[in-house]
Amino acid sequence: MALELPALPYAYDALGPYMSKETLEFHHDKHHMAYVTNGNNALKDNPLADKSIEEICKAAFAEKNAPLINNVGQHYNHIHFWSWMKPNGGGKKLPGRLQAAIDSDLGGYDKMRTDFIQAGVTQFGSGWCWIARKDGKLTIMKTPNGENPLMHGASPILGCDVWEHSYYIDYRNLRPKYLEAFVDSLVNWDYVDEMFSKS
Ligand code: MN3
Repeated sequence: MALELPALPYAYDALGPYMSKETLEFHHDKHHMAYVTNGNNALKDNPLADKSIEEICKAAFAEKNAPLINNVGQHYNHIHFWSWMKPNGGGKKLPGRLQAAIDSDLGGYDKMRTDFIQAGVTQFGSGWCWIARKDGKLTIMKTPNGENPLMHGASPILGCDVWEHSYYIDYRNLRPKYLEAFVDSLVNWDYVDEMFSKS
């Protein structure tokens, strides 16, 4: 089954002023599209092409298949990234079961916020920071380039793209400001809760 670029789940200008229309046009239409195109090329004549995207991510990492790790990994990451944001998102109003897990596993909302942002700030170069579930417990992670928690034995429930293409138009070099805006004003906690339920 060929990889396909999903439509954004909101209008291009819906996330302003925290993430601009221009950023979303480039990030979704150009960057994500390129991962889809290159991922489909990399899957040509590969038996993994029939597997689920989660299985492709895990197998590609196990096989050290760089074109698949980078492009299918980034396709998976971006599919969820668009849904991990919404207009008027972010902040402390979390679904109860998710809040309880953050309290018990990550030391509460404020510590989770600090540690998640710190993971994104300290990911040297391109990559992602995450809340993931590993061995039944939530944990904060960071990964380089197109990698994701699936490749490291965990299930992502929230991720933030810290590649410069995700923030340079709106925040220039200020990655910490972008991460703060993501957590405080953009996160779709209902979608995080949905991923938590499936993890
Ligand atoms: Mn990106």
